[in-house]
Amino acid sequence: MQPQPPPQRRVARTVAVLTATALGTVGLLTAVLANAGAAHAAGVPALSPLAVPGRGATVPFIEQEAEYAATNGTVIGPDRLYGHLPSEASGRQAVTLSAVGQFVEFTLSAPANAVDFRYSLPDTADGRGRDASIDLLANGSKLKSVGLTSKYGWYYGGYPFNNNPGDTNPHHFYDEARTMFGSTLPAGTKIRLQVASTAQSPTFTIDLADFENVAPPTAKPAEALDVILPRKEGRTTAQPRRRSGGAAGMTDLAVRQR
Ligand SMILES: [Ca+2]
Repeated sequence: MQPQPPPQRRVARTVAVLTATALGTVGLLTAVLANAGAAHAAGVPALSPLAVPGRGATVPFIEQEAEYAATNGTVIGPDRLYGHLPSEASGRQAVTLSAVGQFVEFTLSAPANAVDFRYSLPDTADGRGRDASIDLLANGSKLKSVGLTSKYGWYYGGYPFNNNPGDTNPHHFYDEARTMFGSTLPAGTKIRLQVASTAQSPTFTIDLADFENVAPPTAKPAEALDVILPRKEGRTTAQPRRRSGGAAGMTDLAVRQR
């Protein structure tokens, strides 16, 4: 069996974690394998339904799985057991970084100025969660630290779920962080997520990263009126004001010319 390259698109992520059994017919399986290429890192080669022509949506970003990127961390999975961290990762695999200097490094396959990556931090014992940060480097130079949090990633108990670790059945696990590079980096650039400190979080698990060349903001239409502008950029400011005669606590915006 030829190993499979990482999925290049986030098209129908739920589909990306289907098992070979769920793929159905032998004919379809053969079609997927025929489109398979070579994996280049530690992840276990996995079938990618994205290789099926016509499946999924067209999206503006290119997705790379962490388990197929360069890393000195630990690949986890494949694992499909409920409550296990890799079981909810794309491809049922991810990479856990647990020491300063450990990293996952992606190679841009197209120019990009932004990244959105999927990650998980461990919860705290009381369920309140933790904040941490991870370094973002381009070709070995640090671009910035990216803030992460576990506060929205952990659910417990049975439906409708709660935030009490004592109710066991942890799941969900993952969140996403996005940032821009500050410039458009060419294909071939090495984009690295690297642990700078384990003081705030003992581990950082990276599932995947989406790279995109984001278009600049759309210019405002002719004769558009800015409701809020910093003072140094214009003379129009907005301030909240009590609405006379309205319900208590209601406000509206009063646009004042200075
Ligand atoms: Ca993954």
